[in-house]
Amino acid sequence: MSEKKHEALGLTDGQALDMYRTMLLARKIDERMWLLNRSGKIPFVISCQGQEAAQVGAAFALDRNKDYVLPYYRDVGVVLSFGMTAKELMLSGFAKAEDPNSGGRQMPGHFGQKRNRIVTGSSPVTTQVPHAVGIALAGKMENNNFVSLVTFGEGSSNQGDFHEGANFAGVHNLPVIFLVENNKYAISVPASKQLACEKVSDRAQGYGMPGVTVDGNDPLAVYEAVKKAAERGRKGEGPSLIEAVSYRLTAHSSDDDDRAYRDRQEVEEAKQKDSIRTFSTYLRDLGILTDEKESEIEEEIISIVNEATDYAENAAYADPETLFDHVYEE
Ligand SMILES: Cc1ncc(C[n+]2csc(CCOP(=O)(O)OP(=O)(O)O)c2C)c(N)n1
Ligand SMILES: [Mg+2]
Repeated sequence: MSEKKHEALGLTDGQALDMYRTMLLARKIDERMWLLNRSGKIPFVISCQGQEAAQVGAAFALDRNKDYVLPYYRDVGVVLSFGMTAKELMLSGFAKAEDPNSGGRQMPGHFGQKRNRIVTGSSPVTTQVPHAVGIALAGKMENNNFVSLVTFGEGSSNQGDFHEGANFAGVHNLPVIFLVENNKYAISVPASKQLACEKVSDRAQGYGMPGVTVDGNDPLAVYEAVKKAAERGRKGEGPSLIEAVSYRLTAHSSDDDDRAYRDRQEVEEAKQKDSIRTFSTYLRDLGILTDEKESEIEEEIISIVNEATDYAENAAYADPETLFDHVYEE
């Protein structure tokens, strides 16, 4: 990262620090979820670890009071940036009634919160793509000037939903941003066995939109690309495809053992590029982050995560009487 890159992008020191804080909060919530899972308290975790920079960089580039996001299961950084709280995420992990995502019905990672324009998705991967395109179409028809950001993994860019959605958005010039979070694996399948083209962003050409590949470990690179894409969208210039390349630092989920298909050295090498570390170094080199500030942020985050965990653990489960709510018409 070049010196003062954030300033060149129009970000203040405070905003850059806020990005770092949000990335760290996402990481710490995720780490806590693994501990809770391994101690038998929550059933399932699917991690954001390694992808926080892409998620937070992208979300911060949007108008968080107006735009829509259609995140996928790893996007803790996106939903935190859009206003979901640590407590709400924990309520979802513990499957409690107050979980805003689904009232404790869905698996964790199925983010949805109407108040913050976070649109819920389904478990079949990539179904959120046509939804994002439809929302962009509605916004365009109503002259609302918002953009929709949809995220998905590189493996998911092989699904028909991606190709149909991208084509429709290209033909109709819709304000959608397709953000591919390329973490180099689709469960056990490495990227080299998923795509015959070199980059996921090469696919943009087939749908008449610009496609770029950026360093997904650099929140500022992702911010820059998404900002440009959002400006294009708002000016009526149509959709964009952005591929943010990073690495999945954990197993696919708490039910997966990645030792079966990738060697430890590869994971260790990826950890050297971990954005939590590299972005903190960037901020330290500029004197924006100091030892004092860092421990202040860490303490604050630990207490947020502790409070969220205690609250969610002690919260009530949904009343069985509500089992069929929103399932059948009443
Ligand atoms: C249509 C469909 N096929 C298969 C699955 C099972 N599945 C869940 S996540 C996943 C891997 C997706 O990989 P990628 O898109 O790269 O996202 P990542 O998990 O790496 O972030 C698969 C195959 C699913 N949920 N939906
Ligand atoms: Mg992947």
